[in-house]
Amino acid sequence: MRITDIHITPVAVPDPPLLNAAGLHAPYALRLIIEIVSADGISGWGEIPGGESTRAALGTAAERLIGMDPWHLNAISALLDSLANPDDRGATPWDQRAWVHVQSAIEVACYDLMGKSVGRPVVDLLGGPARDQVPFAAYLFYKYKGAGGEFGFGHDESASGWTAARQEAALDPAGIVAQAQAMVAHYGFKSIKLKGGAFEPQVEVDSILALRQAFGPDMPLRLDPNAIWRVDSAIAAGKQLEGVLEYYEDPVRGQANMATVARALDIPLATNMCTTSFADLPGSITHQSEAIILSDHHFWGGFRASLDLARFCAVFDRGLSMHSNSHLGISLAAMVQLAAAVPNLTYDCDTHYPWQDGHDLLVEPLRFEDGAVALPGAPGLGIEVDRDKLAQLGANYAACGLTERDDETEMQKLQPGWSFQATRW
Ligand code: GKR
Ligand code: MG
Repeated sequence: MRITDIHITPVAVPDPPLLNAAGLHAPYALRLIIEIVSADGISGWGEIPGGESTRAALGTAAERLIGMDPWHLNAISALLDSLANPDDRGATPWDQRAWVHVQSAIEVACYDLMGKSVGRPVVDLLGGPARDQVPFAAYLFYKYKGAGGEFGFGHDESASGWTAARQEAALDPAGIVAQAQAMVAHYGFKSIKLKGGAFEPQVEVDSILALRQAFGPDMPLRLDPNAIWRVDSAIAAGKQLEGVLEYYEDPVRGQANMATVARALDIPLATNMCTTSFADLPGSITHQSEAIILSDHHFWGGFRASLDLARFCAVFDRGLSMHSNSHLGISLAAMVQLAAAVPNLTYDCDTHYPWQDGHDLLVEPLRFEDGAVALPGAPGLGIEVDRDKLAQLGANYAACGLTERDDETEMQKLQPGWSFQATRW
């Protein structure tokens, strides 16, 4: 089997104005879609976070892959490693390294191709299913009203309550509770994560306590301030949340600070910010910085690397959850195939998918039932891409004028002079 063509399409998907430690989501989330075509006409698909710098790296890689065998993933990884420029995760909540994303996009598309060529789902190429339903958590955000720029995107507030936690009501935890109730009613989620880091810690602690009150003791709750709290603030907030949180995600920055907070509290700490690559694993052991790692095939370099991470977690007694950023259905399908194959996935996965409110590029979008996505039985990733929808999302990208995710600039449009601080409270 040989790769004969590679198509890269940058897309922009309408996204609501969600608040986080780095500022505000722009009206469009940027993604890159890769299609790898084999000589016998089979297409494999991958999706990663967008932006021109990653697009350039993906383009450089794609030129070199023509003629290679998509089954030869070791040769492909070695080639990509030889092209990679050193890059840094950065201080933002999301990972800014282009080359791990490139590895991931290409590996996922190759797996889709391989699965389709032998008529088996990707999960079977990863060792077969450890589960056939993949559970996800409701992902709450403080947010401004409305959503989505000039192309007419809008949530039905009365039906979904998605807009309930807009910023002007943020000091009232009832907005967050209403958002959670709407998402749980709609999707059946059985755990809840609140994206923090947007307001003073006590505001966010009060929202968690209100969620506990509203949902009772059996609903697992998580809080993620994306590392912008000081150690003392994180401990003071955490003391109020002992016995309340399922896990406390990245309250502070860096493995040493995380370890200090972990020692002070009786709550497991989780991360997608301080232990994010294989190079970080020795530090994780030395510091004991977290009890749970949020895997992410986009950030760890694909499926095989994520399975290696899972093995590390099993050996070193770490729990394993799964991180997300705003995404479309190709990423969701990849997350589902991977999560289904990981025996020691110990927590419900994150997903931003409800915030895209039905905007997708699949012929048949995957569905959440009782908070879970059923593992599709079809070959490869188990999805079919709708080329008209892909073209529409590509046209959005051309028209929207955004070229990189930049939550700080978006926030400054509403709060002039606002600036990102790596540690704020
Ligand atoms: O979508 O604003 C967001 C999140 O803050 C995201 O960028 C993070 O990467 O969800 C993420 C997290 O768990 O840190
Ligand atoms: Mg996080």
